[in-house]
Amino acid sequence: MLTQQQIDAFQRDGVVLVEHVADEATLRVMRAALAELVVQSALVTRHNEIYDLEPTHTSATPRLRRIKQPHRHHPVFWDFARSEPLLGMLMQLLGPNIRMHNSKLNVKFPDGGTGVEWHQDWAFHPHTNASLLAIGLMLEDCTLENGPMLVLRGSHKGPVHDHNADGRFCGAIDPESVRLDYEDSIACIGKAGAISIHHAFAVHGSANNTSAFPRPLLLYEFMAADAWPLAGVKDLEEFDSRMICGETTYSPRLEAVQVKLPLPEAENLGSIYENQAALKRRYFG
Ligand SMILES: O=C(O)CCC(=O)C(=O)O
Repeated sequence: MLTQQQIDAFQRDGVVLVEHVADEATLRVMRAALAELVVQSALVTRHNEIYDLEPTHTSATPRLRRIKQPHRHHPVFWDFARSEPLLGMLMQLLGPNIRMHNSKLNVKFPDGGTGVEWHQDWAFHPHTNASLLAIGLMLEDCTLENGPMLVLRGSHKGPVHDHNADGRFCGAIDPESVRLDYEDSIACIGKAGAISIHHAFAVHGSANNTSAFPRPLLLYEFMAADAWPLAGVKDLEEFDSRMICGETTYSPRLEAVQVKLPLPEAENLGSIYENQAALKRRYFG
């Protein structure tokens, strides 16, 4: 369970780090599942519903930016989302009824694995209330050298920023026109098995991995079951299949949350990496 101090830190900073959440046995199975998915990606030459590829990807040397929805590709990623102690912590922050929005495994290979420009998860999927957060499980040690996720301290209390460029969604905040204190970040670093928890409003991003060590980060987005996506629900059965505990509800809770609509289609679709590919100005380079 989270201590009161950790809950206070999450509410104050928009992010908190918790050590020793996944045990070594779980990490071993996850790393083996990832390694197997990387091997299989040698057969793929274009992004698809499982893989987001680095531009340097080849069948001889597979290089991935992301495994999309890993919980659909190996049971360990679904089981972890519903395991203790994670579930207990989620219930402390979101209440007893919780749905998974999505999962993703950002692989960030050594020697150039791609980072992500500053953004707020909320901008991608505004909901009827703000009970939304993301968990990042470190599959390997995250250090200042291998491109850890950075979260701007307290930014979850600020406005929802524009994530469009030239009238298209671009999945990023323009660091020149949106003046935030980009130096005041909390680095999500820790030993393998640690997690970060960040609020969906928190501005976050990360640099490329220029080190010799990989930085695989398994991300899950969760929300209270009564937070419904403003974009609507196309397939109710699929929506409810993502409940990880408690009961679903068909009475969404409405809060006075800030939203930016419409969400015009991005120039490049498929992942945040693709959305951000067209950016003219970058913070992380
Ligand atoms: O991989 C990272 O460091 C950041 C990931 C992230 O924010 C995302 O995938 O939405």
